[in-house]
Amino acid sequence: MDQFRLFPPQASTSSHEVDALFFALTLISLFFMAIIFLPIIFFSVKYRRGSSADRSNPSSGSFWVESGWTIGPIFLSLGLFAWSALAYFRLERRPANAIEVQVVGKQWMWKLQHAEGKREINELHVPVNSTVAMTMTSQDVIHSFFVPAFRVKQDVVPGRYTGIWFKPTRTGEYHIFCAQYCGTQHSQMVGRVVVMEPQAYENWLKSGEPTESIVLAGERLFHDRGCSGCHSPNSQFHAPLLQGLYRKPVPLADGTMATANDEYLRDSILQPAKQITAGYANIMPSFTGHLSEEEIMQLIAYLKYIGNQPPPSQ
Ligand code: HEC
Ligand SMILES: [Cu+2]
Repeated sequence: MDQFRLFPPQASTSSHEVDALFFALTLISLFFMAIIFLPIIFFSVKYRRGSSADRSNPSSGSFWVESGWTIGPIFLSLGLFAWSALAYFRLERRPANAIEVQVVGKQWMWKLQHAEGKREINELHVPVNSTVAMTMTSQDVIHSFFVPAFRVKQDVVPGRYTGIWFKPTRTGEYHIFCAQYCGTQHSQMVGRVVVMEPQAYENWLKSGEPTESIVLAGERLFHDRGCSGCHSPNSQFHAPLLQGLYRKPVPLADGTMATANDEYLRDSILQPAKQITAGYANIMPSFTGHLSEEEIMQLIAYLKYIGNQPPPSQ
């Protein structure tokens, strides 16, 4: 894994696509560099001062040459645009049924947690040929999660969630880097992805101490932190029930609509006054500073879990 090489190994489904695009761009640039600079060199030698080249009848433009070098590059660049846009959309669209991993970046380490509850630091174990989707945030400055062998890189930003996904195609160990300068020990914010055979991965998940799944941890927090005291059918407070909420439109008190996605759930917990649900009073306390990023992710995992269940009948 540590020998020097010009290009990282191609170890995910997107690596070939990204590399093909990269090499196409490089070849096209080389081509244009050649057809611009070779004539410049040729003509500066041919027409250097004192040379006996024929300077009579200088040509003053050609309709066909000028149209060609305008229209050709237009279609070439539109083609590149379409190609890279398609690749971008494919990389941005988070596939369903992926293995979920939660990531919190901090100065200077990666903290990861699997849906089953297993935690890792600077290491990520995943099975080969399965799609892995990461939800990431930072508890301090901006970091960037970069796995060159998978050709994925994504900023990890405090206060919001970003995501990437990949599908490893080869077992082995691959570098994780932080690709955003994040302080004095930025260069040591490195780790490795260990891509395993599915059976070995299952065994690895079961190894060590038994863990509480992210959803169960979220449910525990939901009770321990008093959320359930308001958000339950028999609460004395008038608060919305959260079953069936996830990804649904929410009417807000100011007349606008919001969608109950991860970002909305996060804001509801940390800045409840920002978006008040229509028909309710602004009585929910802010939990800013009372929950770690991991705990917020666990609460959201639980809210997603109950949010995907049928809504309560009123
Ligand atoms: C004091 C009672 C109270 C507590 C405690 C409370 N909430 Fe709320 N919550 C409310 C009320 C009232 C609203 C609706 C008004 C608003 O949007 O702020 C609400 C709104 C929400 C929403 C948006 C719901 C929607 O339908 O749009 C979410 C999500 C939420 N709370 C989650 C939580 C979580 C998670 C906790 C615990 C960490 C919690 N709440 C603690 C009273 C409470
Ligand atoms: Cu970093």
